[in-house]
Amino acid sequence: MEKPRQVVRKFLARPQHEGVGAVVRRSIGRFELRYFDPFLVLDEFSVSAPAGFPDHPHRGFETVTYMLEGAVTHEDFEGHRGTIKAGDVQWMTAGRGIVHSEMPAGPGTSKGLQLWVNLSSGNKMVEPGYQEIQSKDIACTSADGVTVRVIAGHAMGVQSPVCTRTPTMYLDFTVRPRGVVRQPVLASWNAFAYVLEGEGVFGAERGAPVGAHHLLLLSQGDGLEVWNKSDDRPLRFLLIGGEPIGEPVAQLGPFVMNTEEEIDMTVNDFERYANGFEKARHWKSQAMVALVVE
Ligand code: FJE
Ligand code: FE
Repeated sequence: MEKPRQVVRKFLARPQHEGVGAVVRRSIGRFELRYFDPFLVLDEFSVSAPAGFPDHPHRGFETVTYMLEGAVTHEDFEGHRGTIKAGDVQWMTAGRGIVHSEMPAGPGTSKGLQLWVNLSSGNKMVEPGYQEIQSKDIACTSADGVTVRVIAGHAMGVQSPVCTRTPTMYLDFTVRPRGVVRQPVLASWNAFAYVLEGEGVFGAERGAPVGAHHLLLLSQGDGLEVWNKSDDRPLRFLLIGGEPIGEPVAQLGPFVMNTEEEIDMTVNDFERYANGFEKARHWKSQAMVALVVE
């Protein structure tokens, strides 16, 4: 590594209400950090029934849901339905349009992360699609006290099967006490770290340790060094990077396009059930039907 990345800004993601009765810790996508090209939103969510994210649309980007605890059932207007559990990932391309619900499944609290990855203008109107990887199929490897789960991209000699339209790396590291990570990251990409458990020293060995729910924006460089200086606690963090798209962003809630005109067209398409939203006309999720009956 010639030029390790340094921490340029640190954000503590505090809980806020989203969806219906759900709580998210939003780091990217809040006022002080509107957009970190190509990333639109990073939410660490915590939700238990009857709260959730009932029927809502998306257009123009991808949502990546990575479960930490419990489970989430999703259903969409094409009839696609499934449940992702702790350790599973769903990489959903909303493309030209999806309407779906995302609701906690089973007792207890469901926790995880949802990342919104922008799509370039040429990909915003692609066919919607899903890639779902179960925990047991996620590429994982360990060496020298470091374990990495490779959600997207490659690390420590293993490669994720996920195809990302916007080139993205998404790594989940666990570092034993006194361990150190040295991970290359392409120099032209934007990258950040998000701490899940324990405390880590990021970028420069003399820095102050950073704990859970903090997002660290990284400077340009060709990799990242992270130290777990604790004697007894493991460190768990995500390292996420992506190739910047470099296009204008026009956003209205769950619709992300390049211009205000395209946003107006999208609202029109959604209201008129057109150009990808046809199936929204007669669809309601099972979760919504159940709520109305009760
Ligand atoms: C959304 C408000 C929302 N973070 N994390 C407005 F809450 C949502 C939304 C989510 C979401 C869903 C899950 Cl499973 C996890 C989330 C926001 O669904 F899309 C808009 N527009
Ligand atoms: Fe959604």
